[in-house]
Amino acid sequence: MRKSRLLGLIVLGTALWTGCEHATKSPKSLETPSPAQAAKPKPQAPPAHLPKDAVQGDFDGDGTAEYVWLVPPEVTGEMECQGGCTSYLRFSKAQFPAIAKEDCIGGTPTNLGDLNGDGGDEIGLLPEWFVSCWMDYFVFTYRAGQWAPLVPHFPTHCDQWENDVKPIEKDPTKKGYVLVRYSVLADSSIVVKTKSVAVR
Ligand SMILES: [Ca+2]
Ligand SMILES: [Ca+2]
Repeated sequence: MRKSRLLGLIVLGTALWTGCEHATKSPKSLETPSPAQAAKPKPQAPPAHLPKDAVQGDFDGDGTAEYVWLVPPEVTGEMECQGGCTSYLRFSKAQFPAIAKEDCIGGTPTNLGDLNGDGGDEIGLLPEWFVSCWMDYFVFTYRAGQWAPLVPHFPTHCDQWENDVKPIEKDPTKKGYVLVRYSVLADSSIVVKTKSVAVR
């Protein structure tokens, strides 16, 4: 009888102790969200009337998120599309003009975050094509009602994508610059190079 009571106390004590520890831990983790969480709300799934792969971002920096998605051409044969092999980036915000991308049969836009510090997120696009592992990477920024290249488009190879090399990010050492990672063929091998580029 005594033994089982003692056991019960031990169980109760353990439960209280772990319960307390849990209680002291959880408010702390709530108080200190990561800087990314604090700055931006979590991306929401696109509304039902938009494509499922639509990507959320605040591309004009007005504090309200919108969506971007790619509309590919209808591929009719080897290197052929109905009406030309041009894809369009389209937006949920009516004021945004579509971005036409020639020689592109697919691809998913990426929200790259705000790379030039103007408050709006930049959009990256790796176009898909019928052949070749070499594709230029494009980065668009919204300015005065137009889409403009943030940096000149740069060559990438599928090796760099398979190795998860980040194509572009803010240069932590130089304000107003980004680090661009591009691929080149050097002595019959493909190498990734990095350069710091001024943003517009
Ligand atoms: Ca916006
Ligand atoms: Ca920006």
